[in-house]
Amino acid sequence: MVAVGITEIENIKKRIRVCDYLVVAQLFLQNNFLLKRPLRFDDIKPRLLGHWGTCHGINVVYANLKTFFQDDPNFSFILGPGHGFPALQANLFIDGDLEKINPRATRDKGGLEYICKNFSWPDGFPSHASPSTPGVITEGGELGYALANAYGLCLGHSEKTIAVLIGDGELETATAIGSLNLQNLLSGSKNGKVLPILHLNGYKISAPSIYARKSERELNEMLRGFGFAPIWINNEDPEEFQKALEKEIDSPFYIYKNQKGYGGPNQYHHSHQIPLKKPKTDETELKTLEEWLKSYNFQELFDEERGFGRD
Ligand SMILES: Cc1ncc(C[n+]2csc(CCOP(=O)(O)OP(=O)(O)O)c2C)c(N)n1
Repeated sequence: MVAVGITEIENIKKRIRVCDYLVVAQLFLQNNFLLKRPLRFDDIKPRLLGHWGTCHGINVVYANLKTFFQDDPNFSFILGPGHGFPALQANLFIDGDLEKINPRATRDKGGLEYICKNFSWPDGFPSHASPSTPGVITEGGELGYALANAYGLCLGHSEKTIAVLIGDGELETATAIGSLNLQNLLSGSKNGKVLPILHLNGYKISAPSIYARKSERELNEMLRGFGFAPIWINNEDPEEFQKALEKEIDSPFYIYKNQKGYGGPNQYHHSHQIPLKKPKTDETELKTLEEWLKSYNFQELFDEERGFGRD
C-alpha cells in the first residue's frame, strides 16, 4: 500500500502481457503453445469456446491490485464477470495458487501447456470460474451478486478490504444495482471496506451498456446518489491505476474505462467471446491469430528453464 516506482509499473505491464498471452493461448491452442514454429491448423482447438472481451481488463485490474495490496492477508478480490475465467486462471497459475491445489499446474512449460490445452476441454477446466478454481466459492456465469458478496464478506470485519470488479453489463442487473444501496447501510467502523471497480468497457455481449451511453457527469451523479465518490481510471496506464488506488478517500467507486477486447483483433461487441471465427480452416485468420499472440512478445517474458516465479 505504498506508492509504486518505475520498476513496479514496468512489472505490472509485463504481468498483463503474460496473462493476456496465456488467455489467448487457452482460448485457441491445443499445441505449439510457445510458438516454436509457425502456427498450423492442427494447433487450433477443434471447438472454440470462452470469452476474450473482458479478459484483458481483468488482467489489468488483477495486476494493479496485486501490486498495490501485495500479500496483505486482509485483502480479497471478487470477480464479477466469471465468464472471464481464462484471465483469472492465468493469474492464479503464474502466482502458483493453482499449483497448490493441482500439482500438474507447475509454473513451467509443462504447467503452461497443461492449463492451455485443458481450458474448456472435456474432463479439463471449465469455461467459467467455478468452485474448482482456487478461492472461488460460487459458479461463474450468473452475473449480479459480486457486489453483495463483497459487502457480506466485510460485515463485522473492520480489518478487511474487498475489491470487487463489476461488469458494466452486470451493473444493469437488478441484483447489482440494488446492491449499491449496501454502501449506505454497511459503511461504518464495524465493517470492512468495499472497493467497487466498474469495468466500463462499453458493451454487454452485442449491445452497448446503458452506463457506457451515459455521460461522465450522469454516471458520477448516479454514483454520488448512492453515497460513493467516483474515481475515473481512463486508460491502460498502470501509473494512473496506482494513483487512483493511492487516493485516500471515503467510499471510493472506481470506474475503469477501457475498450472491450483491447489488444485483440476486434474490439467492442465483436470481441465478446471468440473474436476469430475460423482460424482452424482459414489461412488469413490463422495468420491474424499468430500475429496477435506474437504481439505480446511472450518469449521475452518467459524463461523456459526457470518458468515463472523462480528467480
Ligand atoms: C444474470 C445474468 N444475465 C445474463 C447473463 C448472460 N451474459 C453473459 S456475459 C454477459 C454480458 C456481460 O457484460 P459485462 O458485465 O459488461 O461484462 P463484459 O462486457 O466485460 O464481458 C451477459 C448478459 C448472465 N451471465 N447472467
